[in-house]
Amino acid sequence: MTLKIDLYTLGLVGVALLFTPQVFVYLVYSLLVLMGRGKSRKLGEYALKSAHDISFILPVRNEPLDYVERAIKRICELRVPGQEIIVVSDDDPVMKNEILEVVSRAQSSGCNVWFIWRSVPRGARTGAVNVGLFASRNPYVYIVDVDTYPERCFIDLAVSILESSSEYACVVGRWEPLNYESGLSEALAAGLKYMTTILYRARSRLGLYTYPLGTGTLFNSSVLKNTLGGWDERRVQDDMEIGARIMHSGLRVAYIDDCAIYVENPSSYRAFRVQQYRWAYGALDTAISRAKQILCSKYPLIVRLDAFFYLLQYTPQVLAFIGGFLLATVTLIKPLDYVLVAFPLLVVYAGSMLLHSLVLYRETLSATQSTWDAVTQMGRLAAVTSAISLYTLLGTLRALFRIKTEYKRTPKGVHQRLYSQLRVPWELLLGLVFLASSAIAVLSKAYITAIVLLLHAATYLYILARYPRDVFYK
Ligand SMILES: Nc1nc2c(ncn2[C@@H]2O[C@H](COP(=O)(O)OP(=O)(O)O)[C@@H](O)[C@H]2O)c(=O)[nH]1
Ligand SMILES: [Mg+2]
Repeated sequence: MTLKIDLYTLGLVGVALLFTPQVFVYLVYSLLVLMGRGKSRKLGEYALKSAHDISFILPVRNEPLDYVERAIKRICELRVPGQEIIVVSDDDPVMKNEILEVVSRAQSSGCNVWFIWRSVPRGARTGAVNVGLFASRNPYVYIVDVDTYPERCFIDLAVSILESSSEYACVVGRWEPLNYESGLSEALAAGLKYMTTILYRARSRLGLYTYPLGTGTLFNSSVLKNTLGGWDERRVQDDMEIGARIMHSGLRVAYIDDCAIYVENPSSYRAFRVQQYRWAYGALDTAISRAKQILCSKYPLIVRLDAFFYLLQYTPQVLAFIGGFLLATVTLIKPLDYVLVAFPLLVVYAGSMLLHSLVLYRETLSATQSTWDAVTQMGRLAAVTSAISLYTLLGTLRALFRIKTEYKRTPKGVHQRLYSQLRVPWELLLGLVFLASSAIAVLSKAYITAIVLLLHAATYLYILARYPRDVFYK
């Protein structure tokens, strides 16, 4: 009897976890998009000057050589007076020599680029960025990823803002997708635009705190070196971490929506998985380790709370995954229409999802050719984001239990197409669990629960059908 009650309760807990956090996210996101509409701050409000004296730091490890070459070239072409580029590589000696050749070629074409090679990669990416920072000589510092570059207008405006007031530690630009070569990168591009609208444009218009971006931020060098003492080498998500300490120092971060920072999206499911695992770990790790700095800063209470909850942005997705999995497991043991029992919650969920879908659709449509494109991209985006929940859960758990995680790079270019080691095909296994529980639910006439579970199964089986190699290989 007790066991029965427990399972029943567990089934309902599963439903609650599956729907409630999602309802919250749908409503908050829709609200942010709707409230964040309207005109942004005009460029003319700042006395626009020409950028000058920027140190660009380019950390690299085991990246395709063409990416390194292209990144250097793009920065050289900005032709900022007084600029320097510092490449900090943690590569093996063979790769090091190849990069050195690329650097020499750029130098001989008149580009002011330097090369630092670390034989001991202490602090991984964050360590490399610190080495670049303390070797740099300019008053402004910009960290460039190998797969991103800023629009000229961004650095002009950012320098103008930093020169206009010493209360700014840095200026953040708007992330803009760079690549559309696969169906997945198209969908992730739509997702990136949408998330930028919510997390940056809307939040900054509402006067909330905007975190620096790992790449896409121009820093005041002396604030970085003297006030903050560089990046924290124990943290994987260096941008969120430094953002928390900037808050604590009482300095401000400016966000400009008018100019783009082009960033490459993962174009394979595997690369997306790797990236999101790290981001989920890093966000929660920062929330735990820097809660005090954020919550005890001098910003207004609402801004502090928002900045803290911002770092918990992966939690709803993780809870929904746990809820869905719990529902499937309980249904396999004791099939009942749990979702039907919580019918009012389902109605609220469906309503908020519809609202959010309409908002997302409007945003997506503005960036695509047709209704069909927009709907396809929304579907694909929903599938991949939901399928990687297992990884955001793992990242979250590691951060929660304070298990150290190393910085695993997002595979790019040719590295995205190298398949060697087999892995446990988790997506296949999850698809089968959801399919079996859905079938059991149908047999027990628990139709609503069956539909919910079938949708979960469809997500994982879609991933399997679309990206089979990414499912079977590491
Ligand atoms: N020097 C150095 N650079 C690194 C290391 N790990 C990552 N990077 C560089 O940091 C940048 C960002 O990494 P990436 O994997 O693209 O992260 P994402 O942009 O968050 O997906 C790239 O230019 C990488 O080559 C490292 O251990 N050492
Ligand atoms: Mg990158």
